[in-house]
Amino acid sequence: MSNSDGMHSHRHVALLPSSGMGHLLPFLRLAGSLISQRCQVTLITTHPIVSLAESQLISAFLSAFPQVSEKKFTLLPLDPLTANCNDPFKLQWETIRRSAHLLSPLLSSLSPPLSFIITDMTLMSSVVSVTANLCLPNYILFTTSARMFSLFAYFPSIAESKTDGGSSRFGDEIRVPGLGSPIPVSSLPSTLLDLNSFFTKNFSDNSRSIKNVNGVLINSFEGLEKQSLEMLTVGKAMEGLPPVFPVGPLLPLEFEGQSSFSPLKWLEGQKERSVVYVSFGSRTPMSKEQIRELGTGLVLSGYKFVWVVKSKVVDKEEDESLDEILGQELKEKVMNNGLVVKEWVNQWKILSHKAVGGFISHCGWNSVVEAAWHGVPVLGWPQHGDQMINAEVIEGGGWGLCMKSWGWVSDIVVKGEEIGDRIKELMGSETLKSTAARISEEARQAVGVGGSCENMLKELFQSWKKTE
Ligand code: G50
Repeated sequence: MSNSDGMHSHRHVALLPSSGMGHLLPFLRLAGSLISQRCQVTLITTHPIVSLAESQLISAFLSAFPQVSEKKFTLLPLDPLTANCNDPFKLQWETIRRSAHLLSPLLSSLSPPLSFIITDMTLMSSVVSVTANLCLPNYILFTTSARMFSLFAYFPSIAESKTDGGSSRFGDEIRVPGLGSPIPVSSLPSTLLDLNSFFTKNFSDNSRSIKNVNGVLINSFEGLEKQSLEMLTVGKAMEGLPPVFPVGPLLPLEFEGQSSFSPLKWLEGQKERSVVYVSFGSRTPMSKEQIRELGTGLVLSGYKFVWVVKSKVVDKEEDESLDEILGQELKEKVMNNGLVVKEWVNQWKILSHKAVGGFISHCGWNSVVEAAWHGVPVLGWPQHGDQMINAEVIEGGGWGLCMKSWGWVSDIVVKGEEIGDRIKELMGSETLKSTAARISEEARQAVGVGGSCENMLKELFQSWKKTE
C-alpha cells in the first residue's frame, strides 16, 4: 500500500504525555492530526492519574477514538519527601522518569511493532535511554513556546559557563545566539535559578539529551513565533540540534466539547467584543486576597466577564464556595457584572465567541495558541514556570500586554484599581485588536491545505523513514 506522499502507509506511533492538562491536551490534539494522516496510535497513560480533569479527558478521547489503543503504565510509588517536591504534577514527572525503565517491555510488546514514539520533553532524558536500547526512534513534543525551547536548548551552556555558585552566573539577561530579543533573567522561574534543585537538574539533563532524539515537535507556527522558529529550523544556531517541526497550531478535537457547564448561552446575550474572559489554567490557584482584588478589578473595569476561579492546585480538592472565597458583598457585585465558573470549561468555545474581546491569561502555552487562533488580545499575567517567557512572545508580537511588574504568583498582591485600568487598556486598544486578527489569519493558513501543519507532519514522516 502506498500513500499520496509515496510512503508505505503503515505507521504505528506511541504517545507518552506527561502530567498536567497543559501537557496532555496538545498530545491528544497531536494524536488527532496523526490519525488523520493515517497513523495507528497507541496512547500510553500513566497511573495513578493526578487530576480528575486529566482522567475525564483521557476517557472522552478514548471513547471518541476507538481505533486508538490505550496502554496503561503503572508507576512505581515515589515518596514526595525523596523528590523534595510539593507540586503534585511535577512530582508525577519525576515519578514517570524514575519508572521509565519499566517502559522497555511495554514498548517492545506492542503489535504491530512501533515505528516511533513521541515523548513529552519533561521525560526525555530518562525515556531516551530506554528507546535507544530498543533502537526505537524517539521524537519529542515540546509543549510550550519555541522561545522557551531556545532557552531550554541553550541552558546547559550557561549553567556550565562559570563555576561560581548562585544566580549571578546568569547576569541580567540571557542572549541565546540567533534569538531576537534577549531573555531577562527576571523572566526565568526561580526554580531554574537554583542549579541544585531536582527540577533544574532534570531540565539540564533533558536539554543535554536533545542531540539524542530524532526530532522536536513544537506547537507553534510562523505567524506566532517567526524569529525563534527561523533560528531553530533554518538558522542552525545551536550545535547538535535535531530537526525542529513547528506542527502548530494543534487544534481541539470534537470530543473536548463535553464540559459540564457552558457559559455560551450567557455570552449569546452580550454585545460583540464586550466581554473579558479570565482564566489562569488548570493548576494555578491564587490566594484568596488576590482573587478578591481581581474580582474588584473586573467590576471596576466596567466590562462584562466570564471568570474561571480556582483556589486549589488539584481540582479534586476544590471545595470552597464562592461565598467563602469572595465574601457576600463582592460576590453579589461580581454576579451582577459577569459569570463566575469553578469547573473546567471548554476554553476554545468561549474564545471563539464573538462577544469575547479580551483574555486575562496566565500565558500557559496552550492558552496563548488558542487566543492567537481566535485573534483575541491578551492581558498576560504570568504566574510561574515558562509563562513569563510565553507572555514575552505575545508582547513582542504586538497583540497583548505582559504584566511583568505584577510579579510571580503570590510575590505581591496586585490591587483591583490597577487591574481595572489594565483591562480598560486591553479592551480599548485598536492596535492590539488588529494585530491579533492578523495572527489569527496566519494560524488559519498554517492549518489549511498545503499549510505548514500538513507539511511539517510529512517532513516528520520523511525524517523517520531515514532512520529505518
Ligand atoms: C514549569 C516550571 C518551570 C519551568 C517550566 C515549567 C518549563 C517548561 C519546559 O513547565 O520550562 C520544560 C520543563 C521541564 C523540563 C523541560 C522543559 O524538564 O515551574 O521552567
